[in-house]
Parts: sequence; C-alpha cells; structure tokens
Amino acid sequence: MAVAGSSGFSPTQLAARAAYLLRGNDLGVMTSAAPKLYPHMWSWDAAFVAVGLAPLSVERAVVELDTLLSAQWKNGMIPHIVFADGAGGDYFPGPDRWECALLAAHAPQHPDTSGIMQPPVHVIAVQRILEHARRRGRSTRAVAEEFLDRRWADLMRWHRWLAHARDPGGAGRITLYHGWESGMDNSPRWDSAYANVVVGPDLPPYRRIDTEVVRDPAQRPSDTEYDRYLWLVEQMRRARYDDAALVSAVSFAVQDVFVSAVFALACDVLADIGEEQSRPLADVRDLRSWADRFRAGVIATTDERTGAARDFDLRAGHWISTKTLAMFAPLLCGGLPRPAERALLRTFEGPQFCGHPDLRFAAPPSTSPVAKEFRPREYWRGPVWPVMTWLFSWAFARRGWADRSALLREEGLRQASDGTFAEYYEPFSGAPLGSMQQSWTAAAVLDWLG
Ligand code: 2M8
Repeated sequence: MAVAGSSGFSPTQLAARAAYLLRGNDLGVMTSAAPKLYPHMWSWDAAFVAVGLAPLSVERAVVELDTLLSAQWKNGMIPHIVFADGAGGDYFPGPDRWECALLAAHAPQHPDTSGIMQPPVHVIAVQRILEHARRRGRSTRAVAEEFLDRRWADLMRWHRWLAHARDPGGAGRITLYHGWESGMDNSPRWDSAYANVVVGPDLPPYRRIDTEVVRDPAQRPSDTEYDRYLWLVEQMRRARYDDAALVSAVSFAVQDVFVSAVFALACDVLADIGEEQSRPLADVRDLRSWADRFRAGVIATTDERTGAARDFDLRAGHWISTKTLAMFAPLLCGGLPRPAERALLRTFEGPQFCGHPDLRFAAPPSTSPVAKEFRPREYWRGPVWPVMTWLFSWAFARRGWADRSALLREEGLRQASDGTFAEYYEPFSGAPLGSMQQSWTAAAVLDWLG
C-alpha cells in the first residue's frame, strides 16, 4: 500500500491496516498482544483490543472478553496472561514457570494463566461494546446484552476482589505485588521498591526470550531488573499465590495510584452500565462506594498545590513521587479541588510533558523528558505509548474535556500514521520502538477512527 505523502497513511488506509493487523494477530478466540514478542493474551491488552474490535465486529469483541473471563480465577482475579493453547517456549515466563494450575487453589486447570493481575480497564471495553451495539441491528444488540447477562456477575467478582483482596486495609488504593501488575513494568516509579528486592541464591535459572525478539537490549528492561521480576514470581509460587499470604510473602508491595484511579473510574463506568441495564441495585451501590473510596484514596496522595499523585511503598513505608504518567492519576478519576486540577492539567499540557518543545507529537511520554530518570528509548522510562494516549483521550472526553480529548486523538493519530503500530515511540524523533504490529496500538487507532 502506498504511503500518502510525508504525513504517512490516510485515515482510511490506516483504519484498513489496523483492522488487517488485528485479523493477523487473531488466534481464533483471542488476539495475541503482538505477533512475536507477546504471542498470548494479556489482560489489559485484551480490553483495549476489544475496544478496537467493537467498531469492526461487536460479536468478535465479545468473544475476546469471553475468552479472558473464561480464565478468571475462582477468587475473582483476572490473570494478567492467558496462554494460548499449545504454547511452547515462545514467551518467558510461560506456564511452566508460573505453574498456577498446580500451585494455586483458585486458578483454573485450563487455560493456563499467569498468577498476577493487570490494570482493571475491562469495563471500559464493555461500555464501548454496548455503545457500538446500540448503533447496530437488533441481533447485534442482543449479542452485547446477552454478554452482559452472562458476565455481569464475573465483572462484579473481579471488582469485588480488587476492592477487598487488594485493599485489605481499606486505604482506597490497590496494592501490587509485582511491577508487571502496573502494566508499566520498569517505570522509574518502581526503582526504589525494586532496589529492596534481594534476589535469593536459589532463583531457578532461566533464559530470556524478549531480548532475542527485540534485538536492541536498550529498549527492554535490564537483566538485573529481570532477575528481580523472576524472584518475585518465585516468592509468589512459594506462597501458592494465596491472597492472604502475599501480604507478607513478597518483598515488593506498593500501592499504585494509577491503577487505583483506573479502578475508581472503572467502578463508576460499571455502575453506569448497571443503572442503564437494570442490574441489581445492591451491586450498583457497591460499585459507587468503591468508586468513592478509591477516588478519595487517590486524592489523599496528591500535593495540594500541584495536584500531582504519588504511589506508596508499603515495604519501605514511604511515598514515591515521580514525574511519570502516574502523577496524572487524578485527571482520570476526578476529585481534585479546582485549583489543583487546573495546575495538574497545566503540567500535563506544559513543557514537562505534552508541551515539551522537542516532542515530535504532543502526546504524553511515559516519563517526563525533564526527569533525571528519563530514557527516550527504554520501555516505560520515557517513550510514548499510543495506548496511554488513547486512555487519557477517552478519560478526558468522559470528564467533559472535549477539546483536550480531541487534541490527544489528533496527535495520537498523527503519530500512528507511520503505519508501524509500534508498541512505543521515541518522543523526539518519533522512531517506532519495541514490538511492531502491537495489537493495542491498532485498537486505539480503530477506536479513534471508528
Ligand atoms: C509488557 O509486559 C510484559 C509482562 O507482562 C513483558 O514485558 O513481557 C507491558 O507493557 C504490559 O503493560 C503489557 O500488557 C504487555 C503486553 O503488551 O507487555
């Protein structure tokens, strides 16, 4: 297909290529997060993929979420990876390393899953599916409504598990036991907490596969980081992935303000759906009370003047302030007093983030280019992640900030018009990095153009 001038592909071409990409990554009832690097289903990727599939086929989007929910654990957790059947040694750590079916009382025997979670964005996809279905014929609407009938209780179990098992003290903040649970694996947010993870001499040996796929190791987490990631998995295995045991068994425990804001937002979204679709009032009440609790938990971390949010390291007992996307958590869920919110928006749009004079596109880098930890090519330490641009754009629209939302969409689309659908981009040059043909990048584009 021809590239239309220097600005890249036209919107029509781009949408066609994005749809073609998702078809190519379709394994039948699940879409791989990316063809080579991530050949399985990831939890929050699957939600974003469903958002992108909805304008193409509500039916196929529903299948994606059904597959994910079929792997839900008995305690309510949606696992961060659902392994494709017949998976061999194509991703590490794979089922043989996690061994959840063997060790965890709540894990399903089939399909194989990992033993941790990821950010709870799933009901955003449910809402987008219902919105698309409303514009279609009766049979498509029925597919979406039957999905909700079938899965309402599962979505409630997922939210209930997060509110209880992951916030046992009722702080209104979700606790993570692994950086992977944040979705922002090696973000500077976790540097100090990881520094306290002492890898045991009995860490079973392993061989990384990711650095064989992404040939430039500077774009991926380091080997030291990987040792710690695997050590935490080992600690969880030894605790048999038991919710109550993890509270003390794992040497990494942080309250993630970004995940907490996503959760507050998601509880409101599910409550809205519940009200529209006449679901049990008691469920809607629970959801609203969780939304309030977690919104308050997020706001309690913020700086009065700047509105910036912080994570909390439970093991070290201190706050973690970073110039990363996490500081903008309150913009997702709301709740800040007006002056602080205006200040935080100014930071988001100003020279520390989207308005940095050297940025190729005005989309938020994962870490501020003015932060000392900033690395423009390294994974969650600086590059722009199109799917995060999408999330902020969607959340801003929901908050009633139509112009801000439209601007992010416009910049996100300009970035994606290179047609690589990269996992992340170098903020200054706009070079595509990481995996190419990443499903959630295509999904963001499809939603924006749908
Ligand atoms: C990345 O995480 C996986 C581990 O879960 C990895 O690095 O191997 C993260 O960007 C995560 O947020 C994402 O869901 C996953 C698949 O796209 O890749």
